[in-house]
Amino acid sequence: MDAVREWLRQANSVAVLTGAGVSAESGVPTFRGNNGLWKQRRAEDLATPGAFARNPELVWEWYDWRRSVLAEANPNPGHYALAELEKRVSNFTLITQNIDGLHELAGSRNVLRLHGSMWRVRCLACEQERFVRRIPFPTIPPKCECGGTLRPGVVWFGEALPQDVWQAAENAARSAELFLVIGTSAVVYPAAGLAQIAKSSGARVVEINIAETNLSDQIDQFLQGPSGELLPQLIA
Ligand code: BJW
Ligand code: ZN
Repeated sequence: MDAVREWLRQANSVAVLTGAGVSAESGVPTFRGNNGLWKQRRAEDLATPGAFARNPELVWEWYDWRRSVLAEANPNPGHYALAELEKRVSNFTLITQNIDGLHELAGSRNVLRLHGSMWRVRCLACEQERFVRRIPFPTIPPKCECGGTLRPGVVWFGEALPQDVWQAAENAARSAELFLVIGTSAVVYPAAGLAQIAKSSGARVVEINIAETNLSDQIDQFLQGPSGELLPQLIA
């Protein structure tokens, strides 16, 4: 912990990649692991364009339920610590795979959302994208004013990440002196590849997670524990 604190003090550019584990202490379920969302449901049945084409009702019921969980969730000390870190580091980028909006709620400004947002919807017919906070939707699947079917504004398996966001994330990983990987199982690509990009571009890479991942032995420092506890300690 002391070594990482020192690296943090010295670094002029810091990039952070977060995953579902960062929001676990806010009561938001993660995907993998014992209490994960994929324990009850297969990802292929819910988080792919094919699943949505086959059964939009099923997919939307799942997202509507997750939206209702998120509506009750608040940022935890880990989210707040990252927002505070942004104020202290001259060049700071927060890259998140999360779609819950909790980083923004905690006050983070420079957030790159790789996998979209739970609070956005996109029309399959007119392709208009917009912010919708309403829960539950009056009809499932919800409809656009144009009559088209709305889909969640997230990135499913097999879909490309938003190119401008990905480019910015890759640039941040390349130029970071210190790269933090927090609360992600690091199995979903291309997001998981950012740690390797940062490492091969010369960054020190630090992982914070309650359990080891397949990144843990390729990086400079692994800090084991909940991010809601370790992050506030790290910036103290
Ligand atoms: C704590 C904690 C606490 C718990 N404190 N820690 C074979 C090889 C390589 C790649 C592929 C392949 N086959 C297919 C692919 C591609 C695929 C992929 O990577 N698949 C792998 C799973 C094999 N990737 C894609 O399809 C991506 N697109 C793509 O590649 O496009 C190519 C393309 C180009 C051009 C045209 C077309 C296509 C898209 C990936 C989209 C992922 N989407 C999801 C759903 C988003 C919407 C939604 O939420 O519903 O994103 S899947 C899901 O996984 C979600 C997450 O963002 C993502 C990552 O999960 P995350 O955050 O790591 O969560 P968990 O649950 O896995 O881990 C939690 C961690 O927290 C654990 O480690 C815990 O220990 C830890 N933890 N409590 C600290 N308190
Ligand atoms: Zn429309």
